[in-house]
Amino acid sequence: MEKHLFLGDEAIAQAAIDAGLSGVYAYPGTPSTEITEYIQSSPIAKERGIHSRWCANEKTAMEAALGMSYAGKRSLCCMKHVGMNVAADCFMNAAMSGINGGMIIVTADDPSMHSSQNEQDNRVYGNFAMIPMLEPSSQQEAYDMVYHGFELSERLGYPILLRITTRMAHSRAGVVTQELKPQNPMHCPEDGRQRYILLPALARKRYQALIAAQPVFEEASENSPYNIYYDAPNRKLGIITTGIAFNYLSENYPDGFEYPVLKITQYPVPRKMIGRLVASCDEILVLEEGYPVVEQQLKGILSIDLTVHGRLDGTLRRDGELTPDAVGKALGKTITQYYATPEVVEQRPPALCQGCGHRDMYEALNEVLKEYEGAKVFGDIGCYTLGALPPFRAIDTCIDMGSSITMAKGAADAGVYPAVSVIGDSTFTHSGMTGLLDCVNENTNITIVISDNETTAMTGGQDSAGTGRLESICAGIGVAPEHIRVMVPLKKNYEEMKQIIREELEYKGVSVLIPRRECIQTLTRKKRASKK
Ligand SMILES: Cc1ncc(C[n+]2csc(CCOP(=O)(O)OP(=O)(O)O)c2C)c(N)n1
Repeated sequence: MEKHLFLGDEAIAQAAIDAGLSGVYAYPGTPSTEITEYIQSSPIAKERGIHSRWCANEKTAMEAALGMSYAGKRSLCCMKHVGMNVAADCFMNAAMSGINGGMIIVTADDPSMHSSQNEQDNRVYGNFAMIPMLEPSSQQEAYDMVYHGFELSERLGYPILLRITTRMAHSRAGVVTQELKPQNPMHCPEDGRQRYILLPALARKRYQALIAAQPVFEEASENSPYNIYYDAPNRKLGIITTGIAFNYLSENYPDGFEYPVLKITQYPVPRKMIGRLVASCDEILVLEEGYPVVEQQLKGILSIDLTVHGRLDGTLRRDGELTPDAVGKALGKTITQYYATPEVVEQRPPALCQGCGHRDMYEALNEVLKEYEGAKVFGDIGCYTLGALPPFRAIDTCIDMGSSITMAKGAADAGVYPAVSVIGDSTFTHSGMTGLLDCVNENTNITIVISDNETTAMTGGQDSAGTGRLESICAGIGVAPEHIRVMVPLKKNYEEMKQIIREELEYKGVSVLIPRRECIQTLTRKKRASKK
């Protein structure tokens, strides 16, 4: 046993290694990225041959993790919350097949949208798939849940969804680690074909098995060491906390709780424990980070004889992160601004780095598009999304990864001209490639800019799956080679760039422009490292 100061993400990573992990499969996304990065840089992981290369997207990651589990080994799959939308097809069906080697899926949700387009609460996905979920209230619990979670997954026969939120992922606490376990030997399931071939006749049986497993999951929650009832004398109120909310409540009661508290960090919700709290308290306050998932379950449709306070009645804000202050206010405490962030620097909007190739791409594109009335630029997700802000104001949309190409296609189908898509190299291989095939199949009149900085810059510079292969991928999908145009986005090349952009806007079909220059951040880092 050793004590470390770990980020929540690092606690998860170390716990997985210690628990005998054989592979982590992930696509970067804040606030989940550090889990995989930790495993990538762990000497023990290297020594043990633990797979840790980045995947092309969250769906390929989850499928590979399921494949490793099929082969009997323990696998971890990590993503940010919106990644779950990409992986959802595999996720829902992994709940049907079940697992062989223990499998933990980490979703790092981002309430308050610090770096995301929405604040979806993926506990809804866990309930949707009807599988057990864990939601740690502290970094130590995150470690323990993952360390023992693979066993739980193997005992129950299903993947476990571990849900964390930004503050859990990115804040540090002391964590006591356990001994290193051996990896599972490879062993494929004997009843594999009955479970993993989801043809209707077999899938119906699997669904019945999943339904039959629900009381078992509930029993596991009732007996979970993580779900704890804390009694207290004042029964006017009973408090239910989920995940990190327990931490915030504890900060408001440094000397012990005033009201009975039920800490829920394993799901499905422990009904009997909730029944006990409801029976002994006049009113209930539900504190949870994200959607009012438990609150809604408690209220049901009829809300019979039960007063429940939380996000639905305005006791807490319906949106945004939970904070210790928000919890204090909900309890009627006077807040002394103790948790206010000091105003050290003036707030300023994010901007593309000086020297970034995306800047030069937008300069040239904007210049040319001035010549076309009615041009629309469909943006995507990455550093280049900052092209939405001044001075560029260059994009009209940004919805989800990969959508720039397909939205531009739909708009082109509707008559928009020029319909331009701007997408990054990593986003292109994540989910832009399939949309490009749709365009090729219909010879859509579209101009696609793959702004290639040869990395996944937005999330810190992870390897990008298509580096060195973008032209051949586009040609392989069917784009005419003469309409795949590579350029170097630099001021000195503006005239040439503008000329190429003009030519391809005029071409009535699919063109791909690839402005390519390495990300200034990764380049600087490499130069610094080579000097050492
Ligand atoms: C489904 C999904 N997964 C992950 C992310 C996190 N994320 C945002 S942009 C991005 C990749 C950006 O890389 P790239 O397209 O190469 O553009 P760059 O930032 O390098 O300019 C990632 C991984 C996300 N927003 N959505």
